[in-house]
Amino acid sequence: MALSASTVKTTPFEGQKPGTSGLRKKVKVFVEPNYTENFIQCILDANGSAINGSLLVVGGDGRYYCKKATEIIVRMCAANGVSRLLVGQNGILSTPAVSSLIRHNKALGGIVLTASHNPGGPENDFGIKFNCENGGPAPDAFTNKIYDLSTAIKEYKIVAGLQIDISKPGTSTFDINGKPFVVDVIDSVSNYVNHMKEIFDFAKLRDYVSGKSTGKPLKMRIDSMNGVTGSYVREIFLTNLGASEDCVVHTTPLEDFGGLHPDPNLTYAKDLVETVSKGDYDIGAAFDGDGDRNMIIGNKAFFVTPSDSLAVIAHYLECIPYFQKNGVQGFARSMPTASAVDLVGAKLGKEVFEVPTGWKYFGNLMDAGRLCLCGEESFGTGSNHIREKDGIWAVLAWLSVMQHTGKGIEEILKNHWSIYGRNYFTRYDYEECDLDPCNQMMAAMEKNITNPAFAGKSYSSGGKTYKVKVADNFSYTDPVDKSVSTKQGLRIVFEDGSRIVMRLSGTGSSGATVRLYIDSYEKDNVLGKASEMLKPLIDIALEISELPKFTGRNAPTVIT
Ligand code: G16
Repeated sequence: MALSASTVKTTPFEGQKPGTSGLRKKVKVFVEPNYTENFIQCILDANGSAINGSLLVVGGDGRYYCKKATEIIVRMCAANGVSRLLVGQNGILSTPAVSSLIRHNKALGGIVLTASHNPGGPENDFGIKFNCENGGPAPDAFTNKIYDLSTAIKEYKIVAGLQIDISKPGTSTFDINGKPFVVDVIDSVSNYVNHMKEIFDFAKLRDYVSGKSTGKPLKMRIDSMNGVTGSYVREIFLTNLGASEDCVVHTTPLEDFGGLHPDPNLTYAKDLVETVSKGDYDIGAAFDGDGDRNMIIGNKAFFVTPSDSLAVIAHYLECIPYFQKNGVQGFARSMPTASAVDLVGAKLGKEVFEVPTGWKYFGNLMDAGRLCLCGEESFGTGSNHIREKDGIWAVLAWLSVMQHTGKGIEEILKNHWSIYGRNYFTRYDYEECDLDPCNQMMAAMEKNITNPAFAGKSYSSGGKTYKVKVADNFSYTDPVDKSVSTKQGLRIVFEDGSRIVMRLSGTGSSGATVRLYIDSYEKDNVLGKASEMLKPLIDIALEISELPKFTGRNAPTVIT
């Protein structure tokens, strides 16, 4: 069908600045006339001439506005010289699946439609991000370019008459101003499932899950929270690993996640935690809306902190065929993540990197062959098989560790702590605070802790005393391209290695979310109750930051 592109006049919108992982706003902002179109045009333009004749992947977590945005993107790609698009059926692709597809197809990149763990529906959140040819979220230099373009945009290009049915797999070819433009609507699941089969020993896992190798089926409870992972979970855990239907819940991706807040933590995955706490399950797992985050709990809802999850997987990495084949390079974590993996790295003689919050900071190290496993306290775990964190991969890694050791999750953790000691860790979130007082709080705290007189000070609470070793606003120089990222979070490091970290979230869609992270290491006292062990340091953090005074909040909205 022959069609032609047209140019539409527009004017800039304020605030089209991508955050930790893309642009996230309320749906009502994205549906304003030209808002989505402007941002997409800036993404395409930020690629420069490489966009001509390119292949892009498009898909999202199925939340409200995904389908409409996908149609807009198809029409705009057609008008901007893209020659082929791989589009997930019904616009659905998990974030890890997009990353995998970009890499497998050597695409120029992908446009991912998700606000991740933020709630969905007409009154809630939407998001758009660009992933580059390595499959990872665009780095700061690229997102800054998108933002700069968004402040000066005057027009966008679109083939308004292009109609495409994304509900069925198939290939459509269009003639746009005399050039072919191909849209492949693809099955959302198969490429990703095949990728997982290359990484893990599915035959062994099937025998383990079904009970063939142990004499009793593994009792799993996997909660997709009505996010995008539902179809992937069914294909992997039910069809391929032979788990029974009652092992999976909330596996239908819904535009509003059925009212759930698809953030896999102890607060929002309450249903899973309550069910598993009754003692009938060996493992419980949940994912976020777009499938890159995971939470792992053991029998009786024994909670595995994401920092510990990373360290345990690092310790046993070589039980996974992918790492037997490709070797184990370095490990990495984001700065606020507890440093449990550092101890594993030191024991195994591996490089360990500490990067700012944001999965995009792991990409260069992976591309340079220096990093194979990384994670974040924000329930992200993943490896260099793609350039995004990967929730389902993390569960398959845990099943591999369980199968390999023949132990349950609690026993695996206790054994780990007996070898390495334990990093007690918690994160307090204060969501939807007013932005101005939060900025004032961060400025006041930065001034206080970077004053040379601060180092050496002692703070006491609950019978414990902590002496400040160093304090700063974290700054990171990428070891590969030497790019510098400043102001990545306030941190106070005490002489015993314990840390207080405070930063403002870069993924919210309105107001400010304050994140307070507490990391306290114990070599021998490893079986304490985390909330009690961390209480003194939490009180000290609240005292130093004066958080209640600035925010008016006496309690966090989420504790993990
Ligand atoms: C994104 C990033 C993560 C980051 C998380 C939280 O995850 O990819 O690297 O840790 O946000 O960021 P913040 O603390 O700034 O809210 P996701 O799952 O939201 O894409």
